[in-house]
Amino acid sequence: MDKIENFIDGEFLLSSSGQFIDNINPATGQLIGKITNSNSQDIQNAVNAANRALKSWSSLKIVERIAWLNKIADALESKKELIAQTESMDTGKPISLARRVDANRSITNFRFFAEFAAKQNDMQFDMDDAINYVHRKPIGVVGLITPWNLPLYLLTWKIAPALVMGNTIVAKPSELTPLTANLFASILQEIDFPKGVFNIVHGLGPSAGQPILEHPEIKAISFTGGTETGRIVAKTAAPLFKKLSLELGGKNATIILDDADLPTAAKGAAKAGFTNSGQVCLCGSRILVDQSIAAEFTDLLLKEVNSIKLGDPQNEETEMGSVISMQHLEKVESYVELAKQEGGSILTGGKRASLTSQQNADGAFLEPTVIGGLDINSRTATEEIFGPVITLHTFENQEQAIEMTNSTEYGLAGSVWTTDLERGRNFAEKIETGIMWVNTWLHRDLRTPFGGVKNSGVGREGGQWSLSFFSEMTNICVKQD
Ligand code: TXE
Repeated sequence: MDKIENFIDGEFLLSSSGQFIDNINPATGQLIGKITNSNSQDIQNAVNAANRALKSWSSLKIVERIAWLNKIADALESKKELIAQTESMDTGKPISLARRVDANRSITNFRFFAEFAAKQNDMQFDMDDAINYVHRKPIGVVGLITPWNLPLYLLTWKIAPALVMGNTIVAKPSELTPLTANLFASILQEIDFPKGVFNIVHGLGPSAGQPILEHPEIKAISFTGGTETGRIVAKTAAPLFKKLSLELGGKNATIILDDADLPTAAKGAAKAGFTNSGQVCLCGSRILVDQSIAAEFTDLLLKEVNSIKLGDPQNEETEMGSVISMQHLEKVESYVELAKQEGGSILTGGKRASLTSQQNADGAFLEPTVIGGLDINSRTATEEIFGPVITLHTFENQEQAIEMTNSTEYGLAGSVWTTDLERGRNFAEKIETGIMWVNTWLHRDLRTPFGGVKNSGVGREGGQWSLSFFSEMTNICVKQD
């Protein structure tokens, strides 16, 4: 049985707690490892290592740190298939998705920030009698806390800009999905990455995450996860004046206007709803459709949803795997029950999937589910389910569609489907979210700002926003003779 150890000062070691958490493959229900559950002493050890490494790492020239990012990307590239297989086993996501999205993007995150950082110039503001030079300095030791839905993808999205700006890191991956972070640490060891610059502490939120938030020498926290946990992060870190980036939950809408190309929109809506079993914070879990085209669109949508190949994540053909855990499956199922109580009707799905493959008999699989007939303000339509369940609603006109889209505490993302691109763009401007897509979904340019409004988060990641978050800007004003 594999033991997942912390990675501190370039070495793998168990927590002094002596406690372990079971690591389960959610597609099989099998125990695949034991994770060390860290405590505040482990976090202290990791902070000490990160502090010791800070001087030499932050003194490197930026081109030297960029070279390290490229070296890490090369090393990840050489282990791409292993990363995908490991991520699929840990999360229950299809191997094809793990290759296309998780493994690819983890590599791209390093390549992108290497290239992007190389193009940055220091800002300068000239006065009649002085010149202001703006510098970005490292913050110091930073804390990265990440969730289970896109484990290595989201962790590397934070690691790459934090490293390139000269910081050292204490990271805590989700206790549900520690394997690729562990693999990443072993890759760093193989390439002789400087010790102590990157450290991992594994474990539960309250025992291993909370001490990161509370530690006075960790100067910034970048967190991706649930909105409720985000509140705890903000409440703990704010009085210590830490820099905070919070990427939280969503209840995103997919809006189908009356002039949409319906087959394309139905494909897009199904993809937005069920990618990664609906466990992407950007997933479109509410579909709003103009009532004049609702019947035709619903038929097309249900055909798309019913054609999704649900099955063994190891099978190359599989398009949708399990959800993250049996406990999460039960939570998602409770929303299907709630929907029925709230007057909704199950248009397709709603049941546990019975797979023919023997090894998946105890897996956490739910059929992709579409629910109609619910009020837009019902609990099912307003609370984040984070599973393969979407609700379908109709609207009478565009104004009502905007009102319905905005009638949620969240504001992360959304997509609108129309053949009139200008109409789509105008519509998108009226939506209270961080990102809107017109006739597409999850189409990402890593230079753009990424993040939520309302209860979906604070701050932006991506391109210059990530570089700014992971640095302190200072101004030096030099008086000219
Ligand atoms: O997230 P958590 P979970 C949403 C989604 C999901 C819900 C809960 O709705 O159902 O969040 O998922 C660490 N101090 N999203 O339980 O609990 C925790 O160990 C410090 C949306 O995974 O927020 C993990 O590493 N850290 C999201 C990380 O926080 C703490 C993706 C996230 O865990 C902590 C995933 C504490 N007190 C879930 N408590 C998105 N927007 O992408 C927990 N953690």
